[in-house]
Amino acid sequence: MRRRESLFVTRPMTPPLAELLPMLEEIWRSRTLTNNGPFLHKFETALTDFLGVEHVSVVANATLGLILALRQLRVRGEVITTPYSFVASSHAIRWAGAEPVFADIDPVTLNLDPASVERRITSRTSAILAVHCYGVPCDVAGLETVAARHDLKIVYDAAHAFGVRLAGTSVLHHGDMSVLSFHATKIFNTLEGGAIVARDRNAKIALDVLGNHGIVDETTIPALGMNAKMNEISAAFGLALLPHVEQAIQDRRAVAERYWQQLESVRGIRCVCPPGVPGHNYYAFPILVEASYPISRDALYEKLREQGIYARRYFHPLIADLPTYSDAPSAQPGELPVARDIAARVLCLPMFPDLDPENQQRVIDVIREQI
Ligand code: T4K
Repeated sequence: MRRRESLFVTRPMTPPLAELLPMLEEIWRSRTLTNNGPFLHKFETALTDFLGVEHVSVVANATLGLILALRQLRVRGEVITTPYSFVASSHAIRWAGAEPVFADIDPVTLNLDPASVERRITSRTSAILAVHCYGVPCDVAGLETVAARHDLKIVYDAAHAFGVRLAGTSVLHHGDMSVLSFHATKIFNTLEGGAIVARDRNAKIALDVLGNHGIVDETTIPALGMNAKMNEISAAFGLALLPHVEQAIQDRRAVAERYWQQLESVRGIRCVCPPGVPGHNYYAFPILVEASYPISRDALYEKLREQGIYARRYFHPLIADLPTYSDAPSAQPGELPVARDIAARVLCLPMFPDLDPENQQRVIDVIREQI
């Protein structure tokens, strides 16, 4: 019997090779490989147009982007953040020289709960780092009210939120800065990469300097910078892929609709991101396995694996439960009840634009067969 192909949680997009090759030939001719070359500039311009924002600094990955954003905003002391995210969001706070303090999440959006954030504020709090988890927008109004009341900066980790719109406009307009990821596993990728969206031109220039070792010119290096530059091949890859993203999001929507139609009525399975929400990007398809489902989340995860389907428990364990952070008072047992409950029940199903109906049905069948 032919072995069925493995299905992973995601499958990166690549641009048509014929559209990338002429750009690679140009790079080969010019030998400009990195350090703010022409493709990087073209890519930044194309991104500002596509995203509908003005000030974009492209970086080597989102983790460095988050560190740069926090440093540029002079965040220090404590930063309130979500424990329900990829570990990079808290690591970035530590690398920027501050301490993450965890607040709980909302049970529907799975994003930071502004009321819980407000309860964590102390005289040492300088900022909020919120994540638009799975591309679902945070309660931006709630968070911004809290931030304004306590004079805090807001950085949005928008790693999952490429192309997301809220009330008809880019979600990236919110906060002091937003940071996108262009990692291979994201909606849009440059192999590795990311971008910081800043509010004004001066902030963008300062971020560019900070991400190029702090170098202003050959003899002027006033700041403690780092190397966060994107190379020319990644920028060319991004330029070639960008025209295909809109279609990819449409294709993701079709995948989400197929999941929804067959899973929404399954007792004990809750789909976190219903299709048809305007402005959503369908970055992931998380489900919550409730107590009324016949088997546990982990048992379902194993059943899927037996069939070569590698769903992922994003985001379990909680960041707060990792050894690097578990000593924090905000991470202690009894704290973060919603985040802990969700992390114990979540499973992200395979979701990518070219997930064909036949393979997707394999996933759905395993889930339905347990009933
Ligand atoms: N903030 C948030 C909220 C994030 O989710 C992330 C990253 C960041 C910040 C930091 O962004 P970057 O600094 O990375 O730009 C993956 C990604 O590595 C990570 O970028 C992402 N979040 C996270 C949610 O997922 P892993 O360790 O789970 O990935 P991995 O290698 O297991 O890949 C998942 C599946 O994807 C594989 O089973 C197969 C498939 N895959 C993966 C890659 C890399 C491919 O088919 N091809 C590939 O090239 O972290």
